[in-house]
Formats: sequence, structure tokens, C-alpha cells
Amino acid sequence: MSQRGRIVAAHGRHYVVITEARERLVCFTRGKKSEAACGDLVEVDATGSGQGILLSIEKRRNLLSRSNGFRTKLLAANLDQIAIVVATSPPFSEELLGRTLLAAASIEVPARILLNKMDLVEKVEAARETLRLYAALGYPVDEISIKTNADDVSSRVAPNFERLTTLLVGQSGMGKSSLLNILVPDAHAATREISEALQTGKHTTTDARLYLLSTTGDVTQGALIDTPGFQEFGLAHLTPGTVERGFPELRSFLGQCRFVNCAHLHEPGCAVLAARDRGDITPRRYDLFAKLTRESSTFRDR
Ligand SMILES: Nc1nc2c(ncn2[C@@H]2O[C@H](COP(=O)(O)OP(=O)(O)O)[C@@H](O)[C@H]2O)c(=O)[nH]1
Ligand SMILES: [Mg+2]
Ligand SMILES: [Zn+2]
Repeated sequence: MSQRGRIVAAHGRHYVVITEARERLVCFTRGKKSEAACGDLVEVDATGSGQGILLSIEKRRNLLSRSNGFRTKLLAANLDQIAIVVATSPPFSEELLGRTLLAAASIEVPARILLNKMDLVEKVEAARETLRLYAALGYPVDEISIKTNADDVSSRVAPNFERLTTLLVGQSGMGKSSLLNILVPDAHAATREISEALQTGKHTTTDARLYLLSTTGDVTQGALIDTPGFQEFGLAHLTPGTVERGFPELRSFLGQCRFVNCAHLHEPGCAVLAARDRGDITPRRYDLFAKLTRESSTFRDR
């Protein structure tokens, strides 16, 4: 009998699915089917002893991918928001932050930033200064100290995750695992069970993992998707138009350039370049915009 579930881990042609009955099944696809992503809602047929067949994938609300220009990798599907964990120390990559914000914008999903390790008081001001720009661009920034004030995270920050599917992103060392363990108290056990089911061993952390937040049968709402602490976020699959629309500070200048097809890189009469020169667009954000435009797919093919 077929039942509905959600992909909690995708590993090659093996998938771990959590069903509405809260059963974890290792599923395989039959024949050649399109690839499923973590977060996909699926229909499965349980075949006994914890296994099943993946029958179909429901239409996705959105799908986040990363790409190096040669290969595109599905990251996660059906997201409500992306939460980016950064810390006062060690220093975080502003480029990775900017890339993640663009990735969120490219699938029209809101992003929020969590600044962790506020207890490292001598590091706080520099991190705040860096993030002021992003708050001004409209991204919510929550200051937290997971290690010294977990209760504050539970009471003030956790409600922002309720009933939503959130992709958690962060470089290693920022406190992502610590946050996950507060929001999902049984995350350790769940991780171990998923690894055992996939027989991948606990050191394989290259794939995303989905953890349900609620204990009801509803697998569509309330989930955290943990991603490996990657150092790069390739967005070569985006088009230049998606890149330009993904930078909120460019928005009011688009359509004001001399040339309708202006790429805002070196064209005369470019309103974006003029705004950067006036200081209305922060140079380091403009530089990231230009870099991502040059990396973007249709631009490369010209
Ligand atoms: N000082 C301080 N250290 C923290 C805080 N949160 C996490 N850490 C430490 O930072 C390190 C990395 O944390 P972890 O959660 O493993 O980060 P991840 O690599 O992003 O998953 C660990 O040694 C944590 O104990 C915090 O609020 N303050
Ligand atoms: Mg971790
Ligand atoms: Zn322009």
C-alpha cells in the first residue's frame, strides 16, 4: 500500500524517507526516474524490513541547487526559508554569505542570518559592523550565544522555525550543529539512524539531512534541513537576470541604464556603476555581483 513521505536523505539512488506514520524507510527507485532531493514530498510503497520503493515525487514548490558550471547538485526542495549561521569568531566568509543570500533570492525564499557566539565580547563589534549592511538590506539578523544562552535561543529564536521548512547553512565552526541540537533535541539519534540505514557511516556528511520539528504525522511542515559546512556555493547555473534581481540594493537602479541589455559591468551610462561610485551600493557587494554575473550561465555562453 502506498503512503506519503518526505525525503530526509538522498544518497545516489538510495533515499531515506520518513512516512506520515513516522516510519523511516530506505527507498530505491524503480527504473529510470528523475532524481529526488532532500525535502521532496514523495509517494512510497513499503516492501517490508524497513525498505520501500519510491513511486513518485510530488511537484516541488522550489528547488535549491548548486553548480560549479559543469555539474549541478540538488541541495534541497520545498523550502520556506534559509537560515545562515555565522559567528563573531572565527571570521566568516562574506562572499559565502552573499552567495547564500543570492541562492535564496533565486528561488524566492526569504533568508535570515543568525550571528552566534555573542559571548566572545571582544569580537562582537567587528561582526556587527559587517552585518549592519545586511540588516539594512532587509535580512533579519538574530544575535545569539548558543553555548552560554541556549534558553534564549529556545524562547526567542526557535519560534522563527516553527511549522516552516528551513535550510540551515553555515561554514564549519560557526555553531550550526549546536543550533540543530537545540531545535531538534533528538538530532544525534536521527543522524545515526539515517547513516545506519544508508550504511554510509557517520563520517559521510556530504549530503543534506532533514529533521522533522513536530511529532505529528504532517511531514510537510516544520523541518530543518542541515547541510554540510561547505566552503563554496557555486551558482553558475543562475542567469544574469536572476543574479541582478537577487541583489536588493540594485533593484531601484534597474531599468535606468542607457542600454536596456546593460550587464552593469563596464557599460557607459550604467546606473548601477554610477550608484556604486556615489556610494549608494557598497563596493564589496558590487564586486560580488560582478563576479557572480561573470560566472552565471548565459553570460559564460556568450
Ligand atoms: N564561545 C562560543 N562557542 C560556541 C558557541 N556555539 C558553539 N560554540 C563552539 O563552536 C564550535 C563549533 O560549534 P559547532 O556547533 O560544532 O559548529 P558547526 O561546525 O557549525 O556545526 C564548538 O567548539 C562549539 O562548542 C557560542 O555561542 N559561543
Ligand atoms: Mg557541524
Ligand atoms: Zn547598468
